[in-house]
Amino acid sequence: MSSPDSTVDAVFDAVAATAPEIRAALPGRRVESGTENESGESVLAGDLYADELLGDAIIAVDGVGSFVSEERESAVDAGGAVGSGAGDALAVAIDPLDGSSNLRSNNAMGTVVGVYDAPLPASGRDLVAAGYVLYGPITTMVVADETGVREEVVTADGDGVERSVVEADLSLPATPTVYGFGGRVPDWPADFRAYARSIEDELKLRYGGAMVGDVNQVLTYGGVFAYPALRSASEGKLRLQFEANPIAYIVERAGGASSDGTGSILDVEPEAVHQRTPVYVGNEALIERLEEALDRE
Ligand code: AFP
Repeated sequence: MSSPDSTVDAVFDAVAATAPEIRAALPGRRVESGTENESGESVLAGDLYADELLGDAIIAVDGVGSFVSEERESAVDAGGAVGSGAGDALAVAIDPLDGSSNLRSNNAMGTVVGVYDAPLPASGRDLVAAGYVLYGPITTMVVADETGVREEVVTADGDGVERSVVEADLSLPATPTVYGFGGRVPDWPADFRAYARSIEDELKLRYGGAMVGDVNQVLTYGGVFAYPALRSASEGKLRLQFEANPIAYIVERAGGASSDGTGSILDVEPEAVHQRTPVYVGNEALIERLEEALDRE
């Protein structure tokens, strides 16, 4: 069995290797597939294609023992007992095409990856690495692990896929500039709406409807991203295993903070593969203000 570090490297090699192929396939896969995923959301042909390509590539990595995806009902056995002990395998959770509703409008979207050293569903504290691919004007990949956070540009030519590190120590700017809040304003609870009003007076709105694109704005310019608890859905919209945990891990390793409204997302108790959680990530001071705002009776 390969070492955890080499398995993590191999997982992100596999993710990067599929990125150009997924990007090239998007123009022809903007249509509904006619199916729904475990979260009851309609699935585009692009979601299924990305899930198939990434699933095959990740499951084939030596050292990966289990795989889950937003588009699949339950974990796929990839061979090997998952755990943190010597010789144990790792578990990988992905959102294969986060923000796929942006496909029709030709806006940013991406892939989110969490690598855990515990069986899924797992705590965010069991993450050993996390990352995301962002399909924007260029294709980039952000990878966080115990050494820190780096940003890479992913390109493909006749000789294959190239990963170029463009920022070896990605950290949240100290001065926040942008914010992005999901959901509809009337569906925001009063305490979050009051917080949002204060942020709107201070920062610039940057909300694109794909978490990876909006979080990338926060990592680049400083600020806060939230998909809050809603009056109609107290757990919000985003999924813990393959959206919230990986993004929280990345933002916290980049010097920011995360919260589910009461404390770090990484401490949210895992109960089910597709469970949802409210998501607040960004500069520490803004997350502290958020938790104070939600704590008021
Ligand atoms: P899709 O993958 O269905 O486009 O949803 C994207 C997402 O899960 C996340 O990336 C966004 O932050 C959030 O949903 C956007 O949700 P709204 O469409 O309700 O703003």
